[in-house]
This record gives sequence, C-alpha cells and structure tokens, in this order.
Amino acid sequence: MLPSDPKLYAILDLGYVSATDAEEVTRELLKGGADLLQLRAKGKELDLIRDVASRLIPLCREAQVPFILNDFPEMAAGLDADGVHIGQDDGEIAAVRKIVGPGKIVGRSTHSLNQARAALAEGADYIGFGPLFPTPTKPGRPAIGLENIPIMEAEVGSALPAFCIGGINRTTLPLVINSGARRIVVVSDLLQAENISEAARFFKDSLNHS
Ligand code: TZP
Ligand code: MG
Repeated sequence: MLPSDPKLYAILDLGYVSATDAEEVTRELLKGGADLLQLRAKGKELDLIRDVASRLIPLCREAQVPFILNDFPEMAAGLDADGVHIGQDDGEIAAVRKIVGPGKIVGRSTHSLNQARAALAEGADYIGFGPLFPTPTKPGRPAIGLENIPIMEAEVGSALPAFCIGGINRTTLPLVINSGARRIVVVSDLLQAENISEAARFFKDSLNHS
C-alpha cells in the first residue's frame, strides 16, 4: 500500500550506485525519510537486478517503505515487491496489475499533462511527472518545464500521488515547490550527496513545511 501522504520518492539507480553499495545507500535513504524506494537498473543483467532487489526488500519492509521495482512486473511478482513502475511504452496498467497481483502498487511515468490525465483515467496508483528540467539521469528526454505543475496537481494530483521528477536538486527545489509541486522524485542529487541521509532529510523537511 502507498503511504497516505508521501512526499519524497527516492530511486536507487544502479547507474549511480554499485550493486555492492546498494544496501548501505538504501539504509541512508530510508534513514533520511524516503517515503518510497525504487530500484532502477537500466541495462543491467536480470540476475543482478533480482539479487539487489532481494537484498533491498527486507530493508524497505523493516522501514515500512514500499519497494518498487522499475520495469519488470514478473520479477516484481516473483520477489513479492510492493509494486512496479512502468513507462509510457510498457503496456496497460490493467495488464501489469494482473501480473503483479492484487494489492500491489503500479506507477506510471508521464511526460505531459495529457499523459498524466491518461494515467489517472487508466487507474495508475501514482504517477511521475517530468522531467521538469533536462537531466543526465534520463538523457534525450526533453524537459517539460514547470508551468503545467499547478494544473497537473489540481486535476491529477488531487486524485492520486503525483511526483514531480527530473533535475530536482537542493538548488532547484525551491523553484519546484514554488511552482506547486507537492511530491518529488530525486535520483542523482541524493545518490551523489556527501551525506545521503541528511540530503534526503532536507528534501523531506522542505516538502513537509511547504
Ligand atoms: N524519469 C523522468 S526524469 C528521470 C526519470 C527516471 C530521472 C530523474 O533523475 P534526476 O537525477 O533526479 O534528475
Ligand atoms: Mg520502463
């Protein structure tokens, strides 16, 4: 189940963190107050992803933070992950929900207002909305900017958790919050922080006080 008022969604991206460091970094993210944790592992071997996921799931469970696997519904089901995150080209929510099973979280990436509306209509449990800014974590994906955040929050974010994503860091955060974002995903600024738990706490506190 999703937490009732999630603010900070952290992604453990194996492009930034080695499989060896995954547990330690996850502990830091959880300590800093991450409300959801996703494992994202573009281009990695399935066996490696399964191994890392199986080591992170107990940590998340102990912290009562949902563990979401990016991209692999069958693997998520097999590992009894709390949910799966899919992109625009990964099929229908209903089909993915059938694979991961009842009670599991299914989230969708959206890159426009219309995609956000469609994900809501389709029954996604939450959405990502972005990238707000160009970001090396998702190369080649055009930035969508900040101007549609208020309408997205009003239309979609009032019905399900909507996480703004892409280029959000401790410097851009005030701009993002002032543009109306209530929930965010952060990848590189957390994973590259000198003190990951303190950085996570900064994002979380800023969102809680906004
Ligand atoms: N989807 C849209 S932007 C993005 C994803 C996975 C990457 C966000 O990463 P960062 O490092 O927080 O900009
Ligand atoms: Mg995907």
